[in-house]
Amino acid sequence: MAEKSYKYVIVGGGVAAGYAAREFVKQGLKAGELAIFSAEKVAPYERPALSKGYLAPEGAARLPGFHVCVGSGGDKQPPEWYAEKGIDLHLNTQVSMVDVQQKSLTSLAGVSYRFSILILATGSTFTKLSESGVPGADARGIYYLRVIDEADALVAAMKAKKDGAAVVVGGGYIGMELAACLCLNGLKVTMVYPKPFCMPRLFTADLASFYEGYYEGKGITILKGPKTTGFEIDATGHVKAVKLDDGSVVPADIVVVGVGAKPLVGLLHGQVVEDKGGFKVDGFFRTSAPHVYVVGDLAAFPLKMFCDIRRVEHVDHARKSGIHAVQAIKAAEEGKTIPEYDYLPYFYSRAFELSWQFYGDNVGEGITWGREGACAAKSKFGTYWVKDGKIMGAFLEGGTPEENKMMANVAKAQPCVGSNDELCAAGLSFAAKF
Ligand code: FAD
Ligand code: NAD
Ligand code: ISD
Repeated sequence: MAEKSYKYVIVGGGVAAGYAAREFVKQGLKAGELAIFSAEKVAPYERPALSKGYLAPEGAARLPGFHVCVGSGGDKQPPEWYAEKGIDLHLNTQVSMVDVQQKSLTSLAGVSYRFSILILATGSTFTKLSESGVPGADARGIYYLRVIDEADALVAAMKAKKDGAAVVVGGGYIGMELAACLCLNGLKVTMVYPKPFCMPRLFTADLASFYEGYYEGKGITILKGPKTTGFEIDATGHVKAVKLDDGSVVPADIVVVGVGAKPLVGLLHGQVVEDKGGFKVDGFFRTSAPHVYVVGDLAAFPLKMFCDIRRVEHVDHARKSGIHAVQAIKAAEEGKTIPEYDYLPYFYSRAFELSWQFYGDNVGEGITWGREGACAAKSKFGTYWVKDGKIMGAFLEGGTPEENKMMANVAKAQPCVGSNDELCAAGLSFAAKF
């Protein structure tokens, strides 16, 4: 049988893929022109929900409620949406091989397809502790979280072990969000991470101390410093405790591990230029092969405002990069061009009653304001990062939409500051001027 051929193929069915599909439709797409291949069993959804609303003890978010593009205020795209638009959505279909030169791909089941233009959007997966040889790390009861099946397994485990003990290994995004969910579900939570404070990729020690204090106030025990050296396992092969390098052993009915992400580069490895652990793209998300684009977590793109090449593993960039790549593809077909991607980095998180947003770059000195007196009941404070006398990044906990917009504006404007003391005293009102 002749191989099926598509004008456009997206490999990966996550956030960037879903937003790219919407942009193809917006720009004008004929039935049968676009196919999406996804290893997941469900149509693209807003992944952030998995570590927040999906794990809520009551009124939990469930599909189809959080299919893209609801996370940015757009319409929901359930599987029927793709059918209506003439898009072939190949779910449960892992792509095992892409041949850039031949413009073909093959699924794990051995079916081959051809394409004219490829967008790779396979995102990242989690780093497993078994990769660094931690004994017992593959025991039952040890959970990681990236896709919906893993979230379902965690929901079932939280129900089965209600009132039990949970250990969260890692103090990054997954660690902070999952510790809160486990606690809200009634488990007795211990967090353990090797660094001196949580969220070390973003937070200053001062910022971290607020979140750690807040979590402790919720009854969460935090063990900072020790490394996880192994797991104790019961006779059935289920985890029963976490072993630490300070000699302590922490009992656990459930373990959740969040020790970082790994970009899924396998399909294009060795075929296009790589950078920063992903693939090097230009300001239109085009790789060194002109008919191959890479978006989302995998793209090492020119971050114009910082004159740097970066990869960003956050949802706002996944959405915007998917859209931008499609706009560039469609413009090129008409012999036109669009402005290069000019991104203001934006990350956020929510846990318990807390909610923060960050814009820009966390380089230079972090100047935290409003921190004194900040507590569970009054948690509005922020941090400006200042380098060479200029604002580089802005963080706000507990902001209103208007206040968060001010943070985006000040991070984009990168104004000069007077003294750090003045900045600290001005707090939010400094950003209000931009
Ligand atoms: P993904 O959304 O991960 O999608 C990749 C897709 O490709 C997946 O469906 C995967 O199954 C599929 N795939 C992989 N390999 C293949 C293959 N060989 N063949 C076919 N399909 C394949 N960011 C924030 O800014 N805020 C948040 O609150 C936030 N919360 C998060 C919560 C969780 C639990 C996780 C895991 C991430 C969170 N992020 C958050 C990060 C954000 O979700 C990611 O940066 C974003 O999803 C990346 O989009 P992507 O399209 O590149 O990859
Ligand atoms: P992360 O990089 O944010 O945090 C990893 C944490 O694990 C760090 O605290 C680090 O010190 C710790 N760590 C590293 N090695 C360890 C080890 N051997 N033992 C114990 N701790 C160790 O990564 P993550 O939290 O796993 O998140 C995975 C991916 O999901 C990332 O791409 C992240 O951006 C994304 N994510 C983002 C959000 C958000 O933006 N709100 C939410 C969830 C997930
Ligand atoms: O936490 C989130 C988030 O940022 C999303 O985009 O959940 C999703 C949707 O808002 C869930 O409806």
